[in-house]
Amino acid sequence: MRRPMAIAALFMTGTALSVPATAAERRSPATPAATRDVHPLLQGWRFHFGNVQADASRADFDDSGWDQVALPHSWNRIGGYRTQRGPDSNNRQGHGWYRLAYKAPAVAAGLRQYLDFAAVSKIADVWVNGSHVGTHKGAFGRFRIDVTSVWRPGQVNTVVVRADNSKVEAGSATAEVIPLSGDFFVHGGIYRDVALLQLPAASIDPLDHGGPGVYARATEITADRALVEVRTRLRNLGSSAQPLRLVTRVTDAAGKTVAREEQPVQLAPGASEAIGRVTLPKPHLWNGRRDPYLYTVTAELTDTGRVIDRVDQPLGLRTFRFDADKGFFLNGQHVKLHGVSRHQDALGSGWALTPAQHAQDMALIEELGANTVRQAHYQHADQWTELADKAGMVVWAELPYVTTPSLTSDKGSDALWANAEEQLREQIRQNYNHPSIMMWSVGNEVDSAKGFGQKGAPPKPLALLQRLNAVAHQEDPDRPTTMADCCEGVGMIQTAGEKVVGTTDLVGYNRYFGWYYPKPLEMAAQLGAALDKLHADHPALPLSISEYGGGGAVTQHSDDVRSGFVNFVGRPHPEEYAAWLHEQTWPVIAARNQVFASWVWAMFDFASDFRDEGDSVDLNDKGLVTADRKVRKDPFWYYQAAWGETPALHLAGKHYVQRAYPVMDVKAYANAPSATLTFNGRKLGDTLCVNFVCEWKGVALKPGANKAVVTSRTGARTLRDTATWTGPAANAGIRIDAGNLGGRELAGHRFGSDTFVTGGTPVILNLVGFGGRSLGPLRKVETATPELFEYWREGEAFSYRIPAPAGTWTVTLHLFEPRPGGTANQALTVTANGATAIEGLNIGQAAGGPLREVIRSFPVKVGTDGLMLDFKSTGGKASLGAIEITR
Ligand code: GCB
Repeated sequence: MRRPMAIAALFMTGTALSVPATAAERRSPATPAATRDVHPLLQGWRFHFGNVQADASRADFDDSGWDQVALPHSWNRIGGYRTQRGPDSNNRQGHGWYRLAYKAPAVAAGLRQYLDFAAVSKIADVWVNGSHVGTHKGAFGRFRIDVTSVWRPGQVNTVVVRADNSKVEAGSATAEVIPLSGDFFVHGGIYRDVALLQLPAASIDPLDHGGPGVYARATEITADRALVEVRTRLRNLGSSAQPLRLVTRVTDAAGKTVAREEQPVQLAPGASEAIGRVTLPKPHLWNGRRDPYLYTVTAELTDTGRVIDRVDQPLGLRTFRFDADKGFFLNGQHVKLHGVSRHQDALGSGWALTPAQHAQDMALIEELGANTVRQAHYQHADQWTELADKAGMVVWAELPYVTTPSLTSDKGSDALWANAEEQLREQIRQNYNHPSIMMWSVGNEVDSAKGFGQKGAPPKPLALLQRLNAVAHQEDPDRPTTMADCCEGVGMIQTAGEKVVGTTDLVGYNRYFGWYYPKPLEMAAQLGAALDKLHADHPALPLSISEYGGGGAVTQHSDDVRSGFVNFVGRPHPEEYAAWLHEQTWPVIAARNQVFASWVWAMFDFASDFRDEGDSVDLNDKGLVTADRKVRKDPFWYYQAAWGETPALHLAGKHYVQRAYPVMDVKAYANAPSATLTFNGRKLGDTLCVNFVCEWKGVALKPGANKAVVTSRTGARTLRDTATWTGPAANAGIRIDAGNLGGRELAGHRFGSDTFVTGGTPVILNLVGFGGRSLGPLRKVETATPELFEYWREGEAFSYRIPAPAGTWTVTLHLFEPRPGGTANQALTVTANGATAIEGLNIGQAAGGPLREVIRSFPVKVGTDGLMLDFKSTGGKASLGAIEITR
């Protein structure tokens, strides 16, 4: 960063409901309740999706046939852990109508009435007692509407909201409201809280882009004192000036007043602003995960001694800076930021998360050992950021300028620019006081420019990015801006050719080595080289990795992550591969101080309605935890060992219970230097834990249950973890699905992932793109078992060393020739334990043409050394779909 930043920050209490205490909450006491007159409007709504015959905005409209719902609510339900969409899936986009008949409190004359919406997706139109009172465009920001002129205190009022999440396409209203693109599903509905707010005509301004109206900023922080400037926006809707007093007060976490200032304010009709300046002696700093200490700042408006309005906000005092070479510093101390991105949805709830669900998410992120969260790809609930403040997380907050500014090839319409700018102002004002937020991201992957499915020349993203960067600085001179880059140096994606990196103060790179990019096995070296090059190319720009990761399905498994084809948009997505990818990535990041932060993509699997991958449908499965929050995947445990400050030990592979093969590699994650394994009661000894990974290779399984116990010691503390794995029956034989990263069940038999092999390469028959789009002509193999040819292994020479038990077995090879012209001169030789089993086979000729299966079987005698199968092919590569070793 060019300049050190010192920011005081606080957060609003608003209408937050009570939630179970997370560890973070137990550390810092709850904020005092706001004294504003707030009436939650969560119950008693009627809902209807789709167009309605009569005018549903009218007060006398009959909604008795509509569904009864409570807020938060969304009509969408996306995703499931199955391979077909289920009947509970609902990805309808369009208009959702909500109606509420609300008996309003009787109030003294002169009170103003505001409706407060914490968020409605994506466009909200609001009517009160039949009158249209406002429109809000943007799925994530809070907005308030002054409804006084049509409100009837003491009577039944009809509130009608039409929420519109229509598909973004030319001509739809949503096409000029960001985001225009993204793989996450934009759920529709009133998915956060609604409340009625009653204020006197002269008050702290409730209409400041949905913000709290009170904004605090530390102008100096030393060990002796902190100077805090509190800007309070005021509004007088009366017709004459009001002589009032404004009290600015700071209380410590124990509730003791530590600073106070009082000033007269002459409130002229309209909006005005007053600045209170207070000095805190010996400030207690907000110090991240170690000590997220919060003060409360209060702005109080009084009229002849009587409090007429008051806003309470917690205040966190900290300094921070980003250094392009050395990384991130909080209160002068270096902190390596490592964490996760989080989307705001959960299976079964969509975006309509309850306070308890938000709290559960933060508790899981704390358990993981993260110290930073990226709010992907938009403004998250205020309660969520409060939880981050209390947990001491460093937050990357983000505007939903995702992928593209336009559906055509231009730089975006005036209306879209105005909307993006307004959403940014809302986000910054509404979140200004959160101490956890330390950077404003103004875009995600806008250099990929072409939105999903967009045709024609790529749009030009740079001009809007520059504009938003300027707006962010105007709104908040203290926090740096950032953005997540997709494409610099990646070379696979079509861009408009504009250089976007360097627009913002900081940068994040979304980098998918080991996943979307070719040569996944070389990922660690490639990632390291890419990071070093990016740093060398931008030596003054603090850089981070804003995304990295890969899909992980807890019901799909691999015995050797290095052997199968990585099918990133399809199936399988073995959990073991995702774990391996993270084990490879983190040490590369950890070794580089110039990477100030990294965020795993993502903390939770999330709704993405064109995906069909792993063991799920309509989900992005890169989460460390499943979308139902029920299962922590293996990489979760890896990070807990790597990042956690307390001793951690976990046996990996626990979800892979029914093992395909009679041997396995046992792996544990630990932050102790070594670990000990006892297997079926027998000590297998100590192993060193290298980069938090402790491994015992080739452990023999007996048929049936096998019990593993692993222990590690940190100081005087011994940790222990156990797992049970089922070994295959003695006569089950061995079946290998060559080329496949996972295994499969077929005709009652278990085919394991491609394992025990050296040489050759894994290949896929039909590579598809997102949404099942075929990337080439569909190929079909003539065979009774097409599943075995979905992937295959090919090469001129490759060998399998298979741990087949001693005895006489029949080996069956499933072969085919994939090349259309065949290979006229091919001669394949296969030897089994050195003896020739097949000689001079031309697969294509034997099959009578390409894409036809050839099966060859032969007997083998296996001793105690297992079975060695060697494939050698001249005049063309051998293509092997599967191996079966049976009695
Ligand atoms: C990205 C996007 C993110 C996607 C992710 C993925 O780069 O920023 O929104 O979900 O890749 O999983 O493909």
